[in-house]
Amino acid sequence: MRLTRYFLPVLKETPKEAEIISHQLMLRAGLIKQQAAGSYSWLPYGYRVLMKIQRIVEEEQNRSGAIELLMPTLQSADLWRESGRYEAYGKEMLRIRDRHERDMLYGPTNEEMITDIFRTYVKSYKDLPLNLYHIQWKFRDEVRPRFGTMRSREFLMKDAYSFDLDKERAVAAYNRMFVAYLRTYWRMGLTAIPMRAETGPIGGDLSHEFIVLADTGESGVFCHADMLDKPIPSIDTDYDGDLTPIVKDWTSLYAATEDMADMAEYEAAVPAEKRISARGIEVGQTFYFGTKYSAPMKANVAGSDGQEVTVHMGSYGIGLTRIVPAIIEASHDENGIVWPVSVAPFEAVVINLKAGDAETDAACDSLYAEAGAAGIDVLYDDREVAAGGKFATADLIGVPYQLILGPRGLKEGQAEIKHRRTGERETLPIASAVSRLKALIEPQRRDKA
Ligand code: 5CA
Repeated sequence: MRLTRYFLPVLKETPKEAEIISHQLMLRAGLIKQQAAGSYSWLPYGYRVLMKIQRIVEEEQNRSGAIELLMPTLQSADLWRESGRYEAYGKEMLRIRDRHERDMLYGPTNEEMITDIFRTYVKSYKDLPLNLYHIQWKFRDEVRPRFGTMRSREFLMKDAYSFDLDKERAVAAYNRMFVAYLRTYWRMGLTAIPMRAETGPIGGDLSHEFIVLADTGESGVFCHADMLDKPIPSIDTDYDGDLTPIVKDWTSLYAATEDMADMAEYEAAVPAEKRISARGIEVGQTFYFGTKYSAPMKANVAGSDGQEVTVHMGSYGIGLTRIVPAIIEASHDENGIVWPVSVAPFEAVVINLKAGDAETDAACDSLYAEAGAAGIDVLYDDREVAAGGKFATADLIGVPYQLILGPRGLKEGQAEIKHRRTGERETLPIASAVSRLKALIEPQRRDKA
């Protein structure tokens, strides 16, 4: 992408309304624009990150055996009356009436609708297990939308729903999602720790919140320090096998949210030097809630003995539009964002130090073309502006590698690569610059390991 043809509205000043660094940087680097309280447009640069995150979520959901579909944002109130949640949900639910005076709502979550789909088609134990998910906008009329897309009213969520014959199999489905979540966040460059959590309006008695530690986080958490550097289950995980040992290993160390934490238990379980009492951002939550929806909504199947069985369910959410600020909170410096390669909107930026000069243009144009042909997501700063401005923009928007070339380098046959994260610079022959970039980038894509 040539910057002269792109749409990247970068701001010089830090907007006053933004209290936390991720919100400030998302506005300054042209990722989002506020449209109303808790409602944001995703500008092209922000949308690229969001789509990279979405792709990782989809790959890991699919790998674990979940199947993608798409349900509408507007739902009929009647479905929610069946489960009893229409009245119970309260003011967070945006209620709408259509021209026929029918009660509708903008979905805050989809347990009812997916249970309705399930009961329409699935009649036999032979069709289980089943896990269906979608990635769709949700609306919750939050009392205090704040921190940009961290806590918004309209937000993009992945929500998966599992259906099983009994509790034991439902817990196996829960474990599959648990492992898929560990992999998903790791691939995005995040350290997300599963913590025992309250179930709130979703219900049930088994739940984990996946939490990224950050001072600006809204959740209080208590955990064992060793949770921070546990190795992630490999891509070869056999999702049809028994995942209990992996989940047991992860849940054997103490980790709980403020609401769930018992201080005496915490202090007994974690030696003083390993205690972490911190704040964190909830980037996902998993629930097992048995027959809470399937019983009132009559989601039954015929068991192997012909008897009707009410299915056991779980639901599993990931907040995609919250993950973007969570990554920025975890990965930035005084000059701007530092994207992990796996989610970076562009993996590299070619910086032409003298755009308008025919020879430099020709050399930079060909580096840009070569990088694109090598499969690198590359941005090209071909603007006719001073070098200082280009460096500042590249740092602010957080592209992991800068490939810098000007007339002097061209004369010497040398280009420069700057590593955004470390500030390290390497000078190398122009002819080998792209293969070096590729060698730096590929291992960090985290699409294989
Ligand atoms: N039905 C279940 C799981 S599918 C559910 O709705 N779970 S949830 O309420 O925990 O939401 C799932 C995830 O969505 C949260 O972990 C969080 O990452 C994200 N999320 C929830 N509310 C908001 C919000 N107001 N703004 C941004 N993200 C949110």
